[in-house]
Amino acid sequence: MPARKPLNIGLVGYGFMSRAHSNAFLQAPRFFETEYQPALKAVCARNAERVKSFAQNWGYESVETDWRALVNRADIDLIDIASPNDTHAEIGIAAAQAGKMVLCEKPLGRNATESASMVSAVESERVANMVWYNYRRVPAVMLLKLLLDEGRFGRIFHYRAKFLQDWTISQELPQGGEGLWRLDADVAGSGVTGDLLAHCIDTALWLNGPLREVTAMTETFIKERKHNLTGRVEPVRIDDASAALGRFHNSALATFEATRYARGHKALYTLEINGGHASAMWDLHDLHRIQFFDHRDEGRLRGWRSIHVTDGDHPYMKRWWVPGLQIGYEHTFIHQFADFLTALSEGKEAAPTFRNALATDHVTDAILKSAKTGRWEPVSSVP
Ligand code: SOE
Repeated sequence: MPARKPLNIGLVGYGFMSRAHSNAFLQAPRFFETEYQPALKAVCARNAERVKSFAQNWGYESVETDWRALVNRADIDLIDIASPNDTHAEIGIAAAQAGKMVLCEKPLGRNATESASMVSAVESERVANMVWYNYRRVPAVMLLKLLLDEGRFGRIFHYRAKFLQDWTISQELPQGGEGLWRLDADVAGSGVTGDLLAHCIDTALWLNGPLREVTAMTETFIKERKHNLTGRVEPVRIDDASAALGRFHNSALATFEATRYARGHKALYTLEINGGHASAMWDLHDLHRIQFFDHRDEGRLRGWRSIHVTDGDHPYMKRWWVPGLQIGYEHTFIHQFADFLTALSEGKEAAPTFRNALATDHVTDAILKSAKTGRWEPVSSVP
């Protein structure tokens, strides 16, 4: 094997997403052919003890407790931002200005204004960039994309997606601080609209093109929670549930729903597309399958097919075990990082770029606006 070029990574954050990303940095070059060898140079977080233990566990060579020091290190090529949403813009812009490639956890910014400033930074500095909307890289979802691009569905009439969870139902759950910053509007930007619906929208825009307009409702079921940082009971300013209707530019109708109040559902991301010739459904709890119906099949045999997306001719699968054996959630990050490395070698962009993620933020902003105005709101387009 020819010597690989080193790609020195500096990671910001040590939570759940930092583990998913670090695993991808380690595994992508083991399972995919790549010109680059990622080197886990440094991880940065404020708590010195905990960041040291994270570094030891994942094999990072060094630690920093100030992200500015990390971003300015000459031995780092790429900054990966896996810290809470309110840190994305400042770190991302500084990293781009320091000439680093920038990867960022979703959503890109807390709103489209923040995201737009991040897009300007990476584009004016001409640095490679990508946002971790990982569900595009589920092999079954990628297969759906390939089938759509082949025109097998005909004209698309409907796109519907849901992301349902139930982990915030208890009134006793506090807001804010580590692990619970998703409930703090100042840190997260929004509630389920930016956290969960954003996944549905990223996939929808990628599969079915841009949205023209949306109308939406949101609800905050639990109005006050103790704040972990102040110790006081404070108003909850995030949306607990969000539901939207939309129209795509291709005239298809969209329905989207996200909630953390669907008792029994832990991470039920489902999507369905109905076209003139064919329909397909996908479900994160059964992530290696798509259900596919083709009206052009011979009448006597026409019906829903359940395709087990584990064969060598399915997207990404020939890199893994043998046909029929399944992979899971963590592989979506490995695939996304492997695609990033391939794009880097080929001098191409790896999607979703910051610009692609800005398009998602314009949709979530329009949804949050519509929930306030009670009107249909146009979605700003992103060239
Ligand atoms: C929230 O619970 C969360 O972890 C999201 O932040 C992720 O983006 C989603 O993939 C799973 O749920």
